[in-house]
Order: sequence, then structure tokens, then C-alpha cells
Amino acid sequence: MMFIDVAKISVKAGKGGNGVVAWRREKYEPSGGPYGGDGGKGGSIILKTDEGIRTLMDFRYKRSYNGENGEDGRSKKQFGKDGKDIILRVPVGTLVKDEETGKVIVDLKDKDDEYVIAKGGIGGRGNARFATATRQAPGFAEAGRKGQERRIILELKLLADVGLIGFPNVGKSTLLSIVTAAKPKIANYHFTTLKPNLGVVRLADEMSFVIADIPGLIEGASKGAGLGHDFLRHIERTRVLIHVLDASGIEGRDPIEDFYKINEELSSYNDKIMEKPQIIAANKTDIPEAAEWLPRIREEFETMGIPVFEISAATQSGIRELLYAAWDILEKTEVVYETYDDMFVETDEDINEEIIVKKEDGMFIVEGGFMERLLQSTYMDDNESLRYFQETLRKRGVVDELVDLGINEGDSVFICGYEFEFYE
Ligand SMILES: Nc1nc2c(ncn2[C@@H]2O[C@H](COP(=O)(O)OP(=O)(O)OP(=O)(O)O)[C@@H](O)[C@H]2O)c(=O)[nH]1
Ligand SMILES: [Mg+2]
Repeated sequence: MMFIDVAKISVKAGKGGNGVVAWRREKYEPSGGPYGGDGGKGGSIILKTDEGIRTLMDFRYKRSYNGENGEDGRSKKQFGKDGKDIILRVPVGTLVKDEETGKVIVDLKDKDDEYVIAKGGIGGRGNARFATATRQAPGFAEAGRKGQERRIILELKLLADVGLIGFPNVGKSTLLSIVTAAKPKIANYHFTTLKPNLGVVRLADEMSFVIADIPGLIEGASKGAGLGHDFLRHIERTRVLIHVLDASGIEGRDPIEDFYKINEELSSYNDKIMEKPQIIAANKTDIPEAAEWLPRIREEFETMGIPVFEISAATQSGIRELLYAAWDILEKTEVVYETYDDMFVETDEDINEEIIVKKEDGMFIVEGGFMERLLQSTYMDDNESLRYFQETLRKRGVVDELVDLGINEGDSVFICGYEFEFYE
């Protein structure tokens, strides 16, 4: 199975149903009052976390999601049916980013977190809603509004208390397999682990934590070497790092150098990772060559205040001490799973009530969220609908502002890009 932790998708909520124009028809009374009902709301697209889902794989196969449209209103003031919402299930730890800015719209980091990523358009009002004392027979209704549409990136950043980091083949997965019930693949070659594995360490009742085995890192990982960047992101959401070294140096590398190389990659990925406490697990101490390296490893790191634990994942020696040390640090560190991403500031179109009236290069311009919506729900070829449009402009003070700007009868005015002729 492939581990997919990034996906780009587009979501489009349903359009609201149109309001309708209808008239009450009594048997012996040919023209009754307005009777047209409202359109239903368009279906929204909702993201929801589900603990049963581990990857974003489904989003590789289906990349666009369209909400159902609301039904048009009906006669006898009946509402049209609302479009059905679509719920997209994602793993816990999914960040939702705006594709254009790359910023985080929402971080779904808890179980059953929900977020409406694209709101369905509201239904248009039927003509029955527009009846007033002076307008008893409104011959127009509102069109339904468009649903929100956006392109997003889903990015999974696993949440774990402890992250296991180190060069390939140092024994990270072996360690995970002996301290948790997880069954990661273990083999004597590099990059055996291709996806982060999670497991739960249980030291005693009320003493447990989640540990993540991160695929092997090598020099240049922050620039894409080896498995690269893809997995560095998962380290962001761990609180303590167990840095596993091959203390036997059996592969010909210097374990002390390994430590520095990995840290260089971490800091060039993001400096903030360096604030995470690290402890060293000097592994493979069952191999005789480890005896030479161990004193040098201790000397190098303990003087820097980095605790060193001698372990053997093969014989399981030293494991308890290592886990308790990790636990001690966890108890002293705050539980935060913030990532290093920038937040997106959502401007809610629905509450954009703006009306801008201005004169630019001699042109009269009217625009803003409110105007766009008003225009969208006006039928330009229906006189009554147009009259309602004009009344609204007047009530909202747009006409007065245009006059103040010096508009004359017959001048052009551009409303959201459409040209109208001005007359009072
Ligand atoms: N002698 C000895 N061998 C070990 C020890 N721990 C792991 N190994 C062996 O080292 C090899 C690599 O172990 P893995 O756990 O797959 O290493 P890894 O760090 O997860 O490697 P990648 O997934 O490739 O990054 C396997 O053959 C293990 O059996 C140990 O304490 N002593
Ligand atoms: Mg592994």
C-alpha cells in the first residue's frame, strides 16, 4: 500500500435553487396573489476527520467534488429541497491549505473535527416573499446563489509524542516493533521504511505515549535527497525526538557525524525543529565494535547535555531506561501540535456586505460583495426584477453617492463590470 500524505483537490458546493414566480389559482378566481416558493440551499462540502482513515489515498483517485444543487422552489409557496452535503473523510492530522497561497485554512487535528470547506449557495426567494402593500403582484423571484468553489491541498502531518529519527538501517523500526504492537517492515537495507509508522508505548496504566517511526533521513534530505522532505513534515508534530545511532558503526559511518548530519537537515528544513528535546539511543550495542564507539559518543553528547542511552533493539537491553527517559521529558513539555505553516485568513464572502461607489478615470464604478450578490439575483430582462434592483440601489444610498460624485442623467455607470445608463 502506498502512503499518500499530500493531495490536491477542487471542491465546489452546490448552487442554491431558484425562487419561482407562481400565482395562486382558485377555480373561479383567475388571478390570485403571488404563490412562488423559495429555492433550496445548495449542498456544502464538509471535511471530517476519521480515525479509521490513515492516508489521503482516496483523494489521488478522485480529485474534484461537486455538491448537489438545491432544487428550485415550487408553486403553493413550497420550498425546493436542499442539495445534499458531501462529507469527505480525512485522517486525523490533516492540514487543509489554500492552493494559491499555500497557507493553512484549517488544521483538523482532533477526532471528529469538522469543517465546511465550501458553503452551498443559498436558495433564491420566490415571488411570494416580495409582496408588499405597494407591490401586491411581484412578477419576479430571486435566482439561487452560487456555491463556494475552491482549490485546496490536503496535507497529512501525523501527530505523535515521540519521533524516531536517524539514518537508514540504524534500527528505528526494530525499536518501534519491540516497544509497541506495531509490525513495521524490518530488513537489512536502506529505506526499508517508506511511510511513517505509529505505535503506542504502554509503560503502565495512565503512562502511555504515541511514537512514530520516521523513514530514514540522509544528508540532503531537506533538499529532497533520499525520501526527502516528505517525511520531515511529520517530525513537526512530535514533542520529543529519539535520535537513533548505529553505535557499532558497522556500515562504515561515524555515528557521531551521523548525529550532526541529521540535525543539519532538520534545521535546514525548519529551525524550530531544533527546539524539540532530543535524546540519543545508541543502538546495536550487542555488536562488539560498539564498545569502541560508546565512550566517544557519551563524551561528545553528554557534555552537551544530551542524554545517551545504550540499547540493543536486538537483545532488548536498555530499552526501559530509554522509554522512561522519554516519558519524563514528555511530562515536562507542553502538549502542542502546532505546525510551522502560515495561517490563511479567511474572508467570508457571505458576510461581505461591502458596497463601493467611486469615480475612476472619469468612469462611475459600483462594486463590492453586496452588489455582486444583488446583481446575481436580478433578472435583467424582467421589469419588476429590475425595478427591485433600482429600489435597492436607492435605499442603500448608491444613487445619492453617484450624484455626489457628479453623475448626470444618461451617463454610464459600471456595476460589477456591467454597464448601465444612469437616470433618476
Ligand atoms: N545486531 C543488531 N542488529 C540490529 C539492531 N537493531 C536493528 N538491527 C538490524 O538492523 C537492520 C535494520 O533495522 P531496521 O529496524 O529496519 O532499521 P531502520 O532504521 O528502520 O531502517 P530504514 O527503515 O531503512 O530507515 C535489520 O537487519 C535489523 O535486524 C540491534 O540492536 N543489533
Ligand atoms: Mg525502518
